[in-house]
Amino acid sequence: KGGEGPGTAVITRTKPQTKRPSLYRVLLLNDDYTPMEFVVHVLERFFNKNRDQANTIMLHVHHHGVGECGVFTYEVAETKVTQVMDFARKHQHPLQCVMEKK
Ligand code: TYC
Repeated sequence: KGGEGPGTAVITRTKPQTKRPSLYRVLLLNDDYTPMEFVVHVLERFFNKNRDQANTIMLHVHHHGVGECGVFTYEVAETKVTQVMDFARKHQHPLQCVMEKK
């Protein structure tokens, strides 16, 4: 028994109290109808890519079916997905944007 009598002590170990937040990939999915230029614009506007980076990601999605736009915490990833889906719908393109846990 600890903490009683002479010469005893209770040592309490505590875990570090900080937890790194889970990270989520935001992905664009390929389709046959969304114009390439629109996808490039989405990557520039919502994912802060320059034109070269945006073109590379767009072509990767076009050829492989799916590609990563960025990695974010849950709330930021969710916001990006909503913004892209709303923007695509507004312009009547079938572009799909999803998130997945890393
Ligand atoms: N495949 C489309 C086309 O040929 C271009 C495209 C690229 C669409 C990436 C969606 O996420 C996408 N116009």
